[in-house]
Amino acid sequence: MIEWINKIFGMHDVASLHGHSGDHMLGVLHWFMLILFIGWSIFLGYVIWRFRRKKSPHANYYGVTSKFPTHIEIGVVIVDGFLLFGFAFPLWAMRTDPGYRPTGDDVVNLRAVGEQYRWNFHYAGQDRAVGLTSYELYSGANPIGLIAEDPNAADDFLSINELVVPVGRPVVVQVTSKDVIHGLAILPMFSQQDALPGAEIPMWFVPDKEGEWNIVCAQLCGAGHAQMVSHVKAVSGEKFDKWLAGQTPLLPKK
Ligand SMILES: [Cu+2]
Repeated sequence: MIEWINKIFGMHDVASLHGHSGDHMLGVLHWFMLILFIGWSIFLGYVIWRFRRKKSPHANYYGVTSKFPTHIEIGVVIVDGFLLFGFAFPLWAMRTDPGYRPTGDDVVNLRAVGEQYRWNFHYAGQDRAVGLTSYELYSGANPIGLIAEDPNAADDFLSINELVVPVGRPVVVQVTSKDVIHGLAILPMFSQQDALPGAEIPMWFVPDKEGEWNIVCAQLCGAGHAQMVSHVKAVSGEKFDKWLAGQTPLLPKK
């Protein structure tokens, strides 16, 4: 049902594990809003009819004397508190708490470095350890400032505007920027994070569907903002390993 509604309204695909629960939650919230809208509309109609001029020509200065509205208000506060502390906070913690971040052998580690106007995807390479970088080393040949002396940097490679990820394996992206604030919005993966210069902020997801989608910049970052389009390509684990093995390290071998 939700997928059908998404299609009608032109909503994006969902292609990550946690994306389905996010989509489900949005679905429930919208049905809930529809119920509230109908309820309030009926109430409005009733009030207009009940207090029509013919029926009550004089204003009543005492207002409501029943305790019922107070009880309803307390009920609403309890339900809201339950939604907030029972669902929203735990869900948020699962997405952002470092304790929940995947660390196993199958994790794909990379950095996403925003710049005017493109995304540099800095992959850790075969050793799965991302090499150190420094802004002092930014250059045309080394746009992410990789430090050659760091042993972890030897096999790191760069994929410009193309994020390739394997289906079924966790992908941890450290999001940052070289110049202004950008926003890495990978909508099918239900993941979005602002890229701030000087800060590395992690986000993670597990792709669960093969396909190719656009990545957009979610912050108005300058005159070329609209051209800052990248792609995410979710492929099978096998294809991903082949792709990874075929990449050339950014720094020449010493
Ligand atoms: Cu941008």
